Amino acid sequence: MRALLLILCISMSFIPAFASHTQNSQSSGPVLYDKSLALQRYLKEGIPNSPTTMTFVGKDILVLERYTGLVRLVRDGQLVPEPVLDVSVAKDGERGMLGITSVDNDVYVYYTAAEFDAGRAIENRIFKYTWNGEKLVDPVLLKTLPSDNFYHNGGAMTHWNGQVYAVIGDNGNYGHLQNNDEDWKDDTSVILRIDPPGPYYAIGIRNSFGLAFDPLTGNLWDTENGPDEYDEINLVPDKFNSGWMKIMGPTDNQTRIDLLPKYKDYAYNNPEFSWFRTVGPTAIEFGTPEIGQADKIFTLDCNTGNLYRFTLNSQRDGFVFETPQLQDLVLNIDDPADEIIAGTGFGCATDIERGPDGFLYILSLSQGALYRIVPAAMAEQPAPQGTPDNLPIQYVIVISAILAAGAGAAVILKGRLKKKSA
Ligand SMILES: [Ca+2]
Ligand SMILES: [Ca+2]
Ligand SMILES: [Ca+2]
Ligand SMILES: [Ca+2]
Repeated sequence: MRALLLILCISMSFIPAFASHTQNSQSSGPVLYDKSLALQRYLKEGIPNSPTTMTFVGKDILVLERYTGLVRLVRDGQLVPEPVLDVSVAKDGERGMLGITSVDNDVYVYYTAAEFDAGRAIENRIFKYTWNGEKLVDPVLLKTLPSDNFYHNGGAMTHWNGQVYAVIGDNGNYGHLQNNDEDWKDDTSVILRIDPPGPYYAIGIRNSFGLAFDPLTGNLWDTENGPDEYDEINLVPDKFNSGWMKIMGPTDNQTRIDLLPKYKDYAYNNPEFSWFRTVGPTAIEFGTPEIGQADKIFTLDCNTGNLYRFTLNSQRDGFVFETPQLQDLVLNIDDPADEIIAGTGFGCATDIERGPDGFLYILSLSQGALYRIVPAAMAEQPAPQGTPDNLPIQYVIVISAILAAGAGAAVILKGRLKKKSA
């Protein structure tokens, strides 16, 4: 029974997330559609070996190289040649250097450990390091997690009030934590507090590459990756059950909800938004007042290269949509998506992060590129001269180009969505 389940789940559920993404024909680079915003290529250099996630420590940025187990430093807009950490990681499937977050000078790194780079996976590990301004030192092993299978290893991390949280997918386990009546492995399909250690914050998560706390409410949100249907964005209250593997996407069938095995006192809720056709959503982040986006949530994906933008309701516990077809909280196959697509051409993009400047930074794994979203007014001014903050920024996109390309790209995008749905 277990073997059958396993085969069934692998065959129907594995999305080649950032494991084997296919690059779309977006060689001209990314674009934003909102005229009030501009996109900058923040780093002249590329970041090699499939950069997965990043975190700010002060004004510095630490970036993970998925395949090498290196943590790289971006300082003053430049990639420092010498790595700040080097560990041994597995690289098959969705394994590797998977997540990083920081609280002041404490830096947390989530990776699939191996005896040597590209060696056989041992397990997923979360270490806490101290950032001394030059290196990550004094490793403390906080948590080991399964890596029995190459898929659904999760890895996203975030923090609130100094407490650090991580997410792991089912990793090929189909027991109580996946809403089945069987005993299977612990620490799968969960969001859990890792520092200080805490109980499961959420269960029933198939896989996720995105976690973020709302800076205004302290609510946790996630993105989740569906099998062939229904990727999700969820508001994640404490003791949340996301429903996998009995429910993915929304349901109005109360009987299905009632039939979920009751795992402790975890409670099911429908997602705040779903993509019926899966896009492989990755990171999630809140907009900032500095770019006029304080009521927005942004997400990225791995399959289409889109940057998505959602408008929060006044309570910030759900979304509001102007497009009638989105008011059911699902992007169905023929629904117009213009309202929620803020940009495209980012390739397989796996992290988006608020900088200390209030601007949004976007990391593209497939392009090895780091971008920054700034107010359009700022992009029109020359960069300040002769100061340490004078970053070697290339304005890859200027406003006129956005205006010219926006309409064309939207048409192409629509065409592509239509074609995919055929
Ligand atoms: Ca991040
Ligand atoms: Ca290494
Ligand atoms: Ca769910
Ligand atoms: Ca719809």
